[in-house]
Amino acid sequence: MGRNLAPQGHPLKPLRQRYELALLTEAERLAKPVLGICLGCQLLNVHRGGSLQQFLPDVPRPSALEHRKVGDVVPRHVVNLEIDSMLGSAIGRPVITTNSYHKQAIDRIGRGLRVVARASDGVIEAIEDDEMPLFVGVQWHPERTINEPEALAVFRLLVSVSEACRKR
Ligand SMILES: [Mn+2]
Repeated sequence: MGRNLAPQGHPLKPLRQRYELALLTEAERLAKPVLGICLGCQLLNVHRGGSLQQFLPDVPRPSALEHRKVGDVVPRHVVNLEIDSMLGSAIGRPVITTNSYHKQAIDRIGRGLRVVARASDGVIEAIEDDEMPLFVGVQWHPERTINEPEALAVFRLLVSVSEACRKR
């Protein structure tokens, strides 16, 4: 996002950023379920006042993984889930393998949010707010591997919470 941008970063278009942050405010006001994917996950965190690591390759950490698509190669890495979270219980496994397409990541966590998944190098891979019906961000792209049960589970969670919200 726009603030403290690293030279390797690409700012969001200001209109898109304003629109999406306004959508999140409205989703919170109406207690609508929210699923943020990749940039969407980062946006949930910024919306709650959190910050981003602007360029992961420059962030020193033990056993650093490649999280960026490099050329045509999409890396896959292990993600450790908090099994007592909404996301973790929906996926039903404490350890999964995901794709990874990001060069930024969540740094300081935003208000009301909890880290519910990390890669093996400590990078935050999912967040949620358990005070909301659903307010989950995943740093990977489950929609690109929808044939995998643990990817489909993310959307099943969104659909089941959406249906429960509609009946209220
Ligand atoms: Mn990753």
